Amino acid sequence: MNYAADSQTCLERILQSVNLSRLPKRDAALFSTRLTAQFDALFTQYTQVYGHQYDCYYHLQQLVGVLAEGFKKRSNALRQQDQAALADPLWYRSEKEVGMACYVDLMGPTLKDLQAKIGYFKTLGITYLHLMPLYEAPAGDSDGGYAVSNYRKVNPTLGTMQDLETLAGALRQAGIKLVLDFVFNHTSDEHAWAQAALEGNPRYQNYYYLFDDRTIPDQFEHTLREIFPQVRRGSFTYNEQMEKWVWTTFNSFQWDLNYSNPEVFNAITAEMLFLANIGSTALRLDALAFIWKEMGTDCENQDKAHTLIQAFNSCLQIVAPAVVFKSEAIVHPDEVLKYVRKDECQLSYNPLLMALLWNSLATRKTRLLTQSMKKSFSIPNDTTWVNYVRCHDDIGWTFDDAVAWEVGVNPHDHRYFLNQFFTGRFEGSFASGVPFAENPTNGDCRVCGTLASLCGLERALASDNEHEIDIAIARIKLLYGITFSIGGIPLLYSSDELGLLNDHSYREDETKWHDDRWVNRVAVTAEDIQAVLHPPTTMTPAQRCKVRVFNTMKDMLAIRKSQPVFGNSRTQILETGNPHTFAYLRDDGNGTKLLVLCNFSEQPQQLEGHLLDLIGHAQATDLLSSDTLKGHENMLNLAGYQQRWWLVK
Ligand code: OTU
Repeated sequence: MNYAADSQTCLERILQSVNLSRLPKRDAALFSTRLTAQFDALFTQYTQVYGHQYDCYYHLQQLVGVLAEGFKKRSNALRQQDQAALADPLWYRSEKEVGMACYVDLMGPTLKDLQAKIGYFKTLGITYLHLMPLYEAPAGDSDGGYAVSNYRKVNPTLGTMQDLETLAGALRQAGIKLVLDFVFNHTSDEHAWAQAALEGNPRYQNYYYLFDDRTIPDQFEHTLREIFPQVRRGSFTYNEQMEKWVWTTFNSFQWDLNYSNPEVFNAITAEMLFLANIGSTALRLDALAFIWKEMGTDCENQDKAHTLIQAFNSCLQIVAPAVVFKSEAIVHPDEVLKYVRKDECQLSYNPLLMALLWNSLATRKTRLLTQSMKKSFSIPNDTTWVNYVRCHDDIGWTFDDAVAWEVGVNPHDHRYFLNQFFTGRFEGSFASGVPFAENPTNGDCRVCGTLASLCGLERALASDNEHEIDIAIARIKLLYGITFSIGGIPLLYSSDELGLLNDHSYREDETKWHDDRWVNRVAVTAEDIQAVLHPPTTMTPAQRCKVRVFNTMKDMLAIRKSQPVFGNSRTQILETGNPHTFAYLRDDGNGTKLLVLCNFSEQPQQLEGHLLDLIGHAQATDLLSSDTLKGHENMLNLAGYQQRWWLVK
């Protein structure tokens, strides 16, 4: 089939009936230029998913109307941002970019208060601020805001849409990009669409996956993974009012949207464009792996999920080309990679690196990390990783079993060990994590806990052991230092920059106690911020740690931002010959090279001097310590948990 010719004919017909005259003349011209440029792609994607439905072209026409509406509402300031982004399309590969994710209530507590924290973000060097879901959501348990009742309304406890737009503007002034969540796999059961479905409206019932009895749910469940087995078994919830089973991959109050219905795609596109038009530079695609269901599969990472995300991306290119997508696929490493494409998700979390940094910290060994990164670190050079150590969720051990076997690790037993280690059940463990989502059927489990508690700071402070405190901070520095230097946008999880410990108060809260991820959702108080920006002369050991962690992060980030080699340059993962060390080379192709060496054990380690071949035996400076290398050493030394950033210019 000749798609290009078909698509242009189709577009001509659509434009005969979609009224662009409501757009000012210049806008109409720009809109149709972009639409024409993108339409072949959009047409192909849309018809691949919906082409077999008799009314596909009707819905495609409706979609063009949605795009025109979104375009009309895009402010001049944001249109300028679009132009700037088109002129600098790879901004996200710059060494200047540093991200932070935070909850408005835990850092604000309101949007207005958050605006007063911009100075703090700037001191750290933040340029990319992801605000956790801040939309209207059910009172009580709303899965931390991931059950959205209205995408166009800010949760009243945090402020108003006006506050958010004002904040977005203030952040833009300060050179900080706003990142918002696009929670598009599901809505809350209080969303207007769900409410209409509950009232029996068949049109809105078709927005979700509803079943009259267990026949089809049972068939699906043969192959589905349970995501939150601690709160509810299976993936469906019975609704008394409708007398139907609802597909609920996550909590019972989060209803999966039915993307086999093109009307849902169009409706969600309108919501997406609304979020883009608030002024967010990136949208985090929550739970994107789950959006397409296919009987007989695990209903994750299906081909059509990719096609749909590409179609959303085509829509953005037409209306808001400054906006990029960030993939949140916490799945098998091979599947993670499939989302990372310029025309799909330009940014992606790097869950494999995250999980394996923790793995190496527990084992003091780096073979699994090195082999996995050699296999999976490389992505197209017009995309980028978002590298993180902790986030608001649990840690799942999503490494590739085949790679584990290759390095002699039994993946099943090893995951068991990691859970034991990080929950502190393993003898000799330094970590104080909490188990999460233990599956009574197969014993699977994941781990929660803050960076500092998992790195041993909680235990070290409790025993008031100076040496252990130093070691815990060295671990924190090691893990974050890798995310600052390996290539990609580092994403700090707010409270990590202060080394805050687990907060167990959620156990007393009836809306939170069943979800242990709250242990690592910790408030950053005004006092915390004051204490690190203006440290008092006398401090408790705990206060001293906050200042040390904060200054360490701040200084390392300043170094990152001062050297372009940390940005848009190649990464080569190296074999060091020493099982406790991890190394990589960054190369900008213009003579600047960075050799990063990391020691994952508390014991000093030596590395063969031949690694210096890679930097041409030139004189090198360690950006972290100012030590120098002559370039002809036979051996390279690393102290316990030391990391070197050897730079050669
Ligand atoms: C995401 O996580 C969010 O990060 C969670 O906070 C939400 O609860 C969830 O979606 C539902 O909105 O299963 O354990 O790769 O790992 O999308 C967390 C898929 C999750 C999942 C991920 C999901």
